Amino acid sequence: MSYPGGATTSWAGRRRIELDSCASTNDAAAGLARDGAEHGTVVVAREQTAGRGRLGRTWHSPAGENLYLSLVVRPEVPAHAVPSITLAAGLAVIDAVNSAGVAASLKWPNDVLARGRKLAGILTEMSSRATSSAPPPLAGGGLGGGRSHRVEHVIVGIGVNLDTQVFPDELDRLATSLAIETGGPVDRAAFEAALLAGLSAWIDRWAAGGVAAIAEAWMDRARLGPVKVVDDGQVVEGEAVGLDGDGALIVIGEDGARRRVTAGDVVLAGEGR
Ligand code: BT5
Repeated sequence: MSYPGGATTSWAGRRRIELDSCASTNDAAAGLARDGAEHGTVVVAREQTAGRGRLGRTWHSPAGENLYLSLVVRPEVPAHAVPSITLAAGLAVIDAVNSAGVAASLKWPNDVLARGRKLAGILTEMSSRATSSAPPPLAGGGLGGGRSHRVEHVIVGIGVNLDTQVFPDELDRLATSLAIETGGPVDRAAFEAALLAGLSAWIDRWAAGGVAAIAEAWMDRARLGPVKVVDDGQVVEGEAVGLDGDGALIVIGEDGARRRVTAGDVVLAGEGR
């Protein structure tokens, strides 16, 4: 596998903690990060009893079947730039999935799909702290922009369905696994090694050059085109055409207006939900 950025030292997974069971590897990794765990620490669990998606959703995490992995990252970027790390992680998942012989595509912001079904999901969480040089809230353009916050750590949580053959009813038509896609056994160690190498390379590229450095690769592998964006009860229909400089999805609405989507769920044309 080669990356446009050239050879990169693989740092993701230089410390690896394997748990039999935990509530969520993101929580376990965040706990370690708060205690000082170094950049590149990885937590992998055989089972999660409270695996999480975004917005409090559940991530189906049966024991022994799939990959539940969280990576501690300490990037030298401002807090407001962190969410787009999810796009870099998606590229790493795609590469690992491809190296297992399965074609897949990305759906903004955090889904990896095979034959239109969800094969993997990414949950990025951050801890940041206001810096002493932070401007007073009124001068800073309000709270929540995060521009004056220093990143303490970022947890990139990745769930990949490896061996699941039968999903619960509610996921039956939405989800798939590598085993279902290949019809054969999955080499778990090789998959994890490929994923960690990809995370090292793509996150380095993102940290050095921002979204601009990964946007073309991301768009090459993404499902764009007709979409419905659902955010907080609001629905926008249009054509997803690419990424903005900060990683927002650009959607041209039916009225011709260009919109930046920074949150919410994207439903692709023909997707079964
Ligand atoms: C995600 O959320 O896709 C992020 C999933 C991240 C999971 C990893 S596992 C390691 C780490 N530790 C954690 O606790 N989490 C991370 P979201 O976009 O909100 O999608 C959630 C939705 O995906 C659910 O509401 C279901 O519809 C669907 N889903 C749940 N479990 C699934 C599975 N195993 N495979 C495919 N789809 C699933």
